[in-house]
Amino acid sequence: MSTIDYSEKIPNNVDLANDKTLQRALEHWQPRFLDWWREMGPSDFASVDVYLRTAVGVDAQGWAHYGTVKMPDYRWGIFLADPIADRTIGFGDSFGQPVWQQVPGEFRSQFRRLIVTQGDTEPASVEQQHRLGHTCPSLYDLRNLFQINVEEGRHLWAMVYILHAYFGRDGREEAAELLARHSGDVDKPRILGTFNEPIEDWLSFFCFCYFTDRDGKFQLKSLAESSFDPLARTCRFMLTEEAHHMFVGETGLGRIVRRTLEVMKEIGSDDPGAIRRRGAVDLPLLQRYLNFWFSSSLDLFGSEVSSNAATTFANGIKGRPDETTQHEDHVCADSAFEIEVPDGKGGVMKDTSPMRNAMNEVLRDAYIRDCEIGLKRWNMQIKRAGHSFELRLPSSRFRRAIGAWANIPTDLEGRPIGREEYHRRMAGWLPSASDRDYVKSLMQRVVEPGKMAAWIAPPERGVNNLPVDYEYVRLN
Ligand code: BYC
Ligand code: FE
Ligand code: FE
Repeated sequence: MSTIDYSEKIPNNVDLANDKTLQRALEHWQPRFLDWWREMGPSDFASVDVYLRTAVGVDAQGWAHYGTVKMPDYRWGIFLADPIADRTIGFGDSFGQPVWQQVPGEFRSQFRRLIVTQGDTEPASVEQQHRLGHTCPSLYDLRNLFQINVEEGRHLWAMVYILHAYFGRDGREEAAELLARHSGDVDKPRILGTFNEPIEDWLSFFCFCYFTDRDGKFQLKSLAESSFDPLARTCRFMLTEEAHHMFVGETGLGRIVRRTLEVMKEIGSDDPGAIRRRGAVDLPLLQRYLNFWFSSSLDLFGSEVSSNAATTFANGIKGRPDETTQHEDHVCADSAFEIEVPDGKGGVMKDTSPMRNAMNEVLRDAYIRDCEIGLKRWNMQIKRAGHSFELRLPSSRFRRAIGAWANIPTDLEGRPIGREEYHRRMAGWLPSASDRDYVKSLMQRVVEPGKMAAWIAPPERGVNNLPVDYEYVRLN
């Protein structure tokens, strides 16, 4: 089961050749996907050779196979992790029963909604990053961008396969719609807020990989617990690819911090103006970008208290990350979860919710803890360099657009404040127009092998044991 048949038009490990109807439907969608890629993907780089990782199998040996490819020739396909024998339902009302190989009719629309929402984010991110290649800080980074783009394209394939194979005509229509909505489009935007935010510079890109791909990790881990086994297996394989995206985010931001510290040492100052004159990213500027992308990504978990979340948990549709190893009570029928909500008088109060309804918040809490790890590492770098500045995650109440804190003005610590004060102080909390202009001015492309833009330090090592100065992208 773990080998992927690359002689097929659509590489797959799901025995597609033996289901002619499904094969035909997917072969009909394939040219539309390629048209979308040519139009909305990294289109100006269609003819360049890129050193990319392609899966040739889903096991430890097979999933990381490297070679030089032109992106439109990347072999997007359908790869599911191997089945787990006798797998049983891990949570909810049907705990302990055998998992499902088909979607139970009564849960069809709930499944469809989650799969479409997940699928929508994948091409959205490619669209958001459409033009970034032109301003790459190095060939190494350019290659990483393209690796992420082709893999997000494959994640779209993963969801489209599920829609086509298990949702009949509705599924085919949804698969077409996944190529019809576009990031930031006024008439047909992508479903979730963050995926309509422009990513026009590499600082935003690294923040997106750090914060937003990490939401992907948590959502995919939750869907990997699903009782609908084909969905669980698809998500399990997607997670192996996802790890690289977060790596790019964490190391990208870490390299920016390192470069800034070098500049601070050279000039003997932490004055943002002086740092900017040397073409680096001052730490308060970085903090404002972190504030923006973190708060936006927090909304991707949905409302603190959600009847959707309760239903999908009860029905065994969407679990919690690492359900088996991280939790003892897998049914959560009568436990409660404490949440903090606005008290309606300008303050904060504690409230309790049935545990099942609070699953979005349980997930968001775990996500926030995971986000802290990188900040600890960067703060260690800063401290070791002898500075007292600390990067921090804002409160999860800050600048929310979804849930109990939506449109409640708070400061970075999550203290409710007046609307007027909120707008006045926002300039210090989020990237200002002049911050963005400055960052934009840094985005000059660097394409000499091994060379880096002045605002970012080189990576510690290259890709797949190759040197940092390897020509990861051959531009002509
Ligand atoms: N923006 O009951 P609620 C990734 C909607 S990232 C706009 O609280 P629920 C990736 C919500 O849809 C991972 N709308 O929500 C990363 C609902 O609308 P309807 C993506 C939002 O259902 C980087 C209404 O508000 N994975 O893979 O409990 C690069 C009420 O909400 C937002 C998934 O999303 C928002 N931020 O939870 C590439 C997993 N948030 O239906 C890829 C699948 C909520 O009433 N999705 N709404 O019109 C889900 O699990 C759930 O749909 C959500 C929402 C967690 C998103
Ligand atoms: Fe993805
Ligand atoms: Fe990703």
